[in-house]
Amino acid sequence: MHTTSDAAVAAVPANAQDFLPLNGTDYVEFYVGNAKQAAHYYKTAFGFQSLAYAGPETGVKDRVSYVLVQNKLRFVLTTPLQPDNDMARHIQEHGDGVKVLALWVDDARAAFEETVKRGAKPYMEPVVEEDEFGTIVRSGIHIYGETVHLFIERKNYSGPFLPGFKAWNPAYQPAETGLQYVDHCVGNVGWNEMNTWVDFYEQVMGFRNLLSFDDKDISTEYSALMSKVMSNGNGRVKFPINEPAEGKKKSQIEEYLDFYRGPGVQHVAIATNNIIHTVTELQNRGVEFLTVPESYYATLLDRVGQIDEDLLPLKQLGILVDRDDEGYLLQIFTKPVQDRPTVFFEIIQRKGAKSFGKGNFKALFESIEREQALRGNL
Ligand code: TYF
Ligand code: FE
Repeated sequence: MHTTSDAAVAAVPANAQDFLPLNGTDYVEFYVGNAKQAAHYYKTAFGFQSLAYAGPETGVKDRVSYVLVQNKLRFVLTTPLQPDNDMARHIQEHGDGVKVLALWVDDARAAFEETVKRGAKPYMEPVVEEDEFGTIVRSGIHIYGETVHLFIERKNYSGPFLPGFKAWNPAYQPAETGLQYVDHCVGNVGWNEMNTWVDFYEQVMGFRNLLSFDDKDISTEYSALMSKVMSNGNGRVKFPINEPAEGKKKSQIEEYLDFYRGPGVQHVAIATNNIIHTVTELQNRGVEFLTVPESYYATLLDRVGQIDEDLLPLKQLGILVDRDDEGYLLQIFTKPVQDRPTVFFEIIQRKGAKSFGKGNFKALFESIEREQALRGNL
């Protein structure tokens, strides 16, 4: 079924109860080969602060997890301590990557029941965990590839993160870079699988299709992909789903699928209130970004009209701008943050626009293709 956003909206009566109310993203958990060094990277380069720690010292024997925070953003970096477990196998298969997109709910039991009833594959039956700070309920379901959603209920909890974690307050706390919260998380899925996952988010999670991009929206010489943006009822959680499309050469999505060895999270988009400040800080700390040709800026204001920012810093930093009928947005994309060309980050500042930078696709994808060609994967 080809779902248009109109059809999806029409399918949900205006007074229908949201069966999966979400307060937002709770955290993003990465399985990595060396969590100690990854935590240092995200603190030093991205300006995260240390929040919590779990490991042998806190009674967790099979792994170490570092929890980092920056404003409303929480990242968890987890590494296994033995080779013969699912985390180690996950890392061997996929490299460093996103395992968990955790969603903040008021009722983790209901979230599990409602989604499993509608066809979700269970990952974690609801579990209640307690410590001196109160009670947490967690549950989880499988999504694309080996990625999972955990539902986190923390309304009766006041601890630093979750039971099993202790507060982590090292002296080293680099200054933040202005990253605020998760704007959206994009999944790459296999050939002809996009609509399966669109249907999953509609039927199992109660999301709706906000926007769709087909291969005609993306007219580089080579690249082809299709994308549909899924949003929950209150718009706080957005999951675009990409699939590769047939083009002259290998789609960037195919390159991801080859190296991640299957579907997974392609990018996490992080909001800032001042993209010029944030990207200046990130570049000074060594974060590498995709670049666009100078010519992108020669005609930028003709394309997007008047904007608050000066053109010069946008051009110096390589920040892209796009407009929709509600406003504009500024965005930039990092290079992949591990050696496999898989996960990367987007930094985004929205000034009214609720869209996803369709006007930047050509310049952005040509930039990705230049990198793909350098890797010999185009
Ligand atoms: O999340 C999005 O849909 C936009 C556009 O490789 C996009 O950020 C799509 C594919 C991609 C990079 C950005
Ligand atoms: Fe994005």
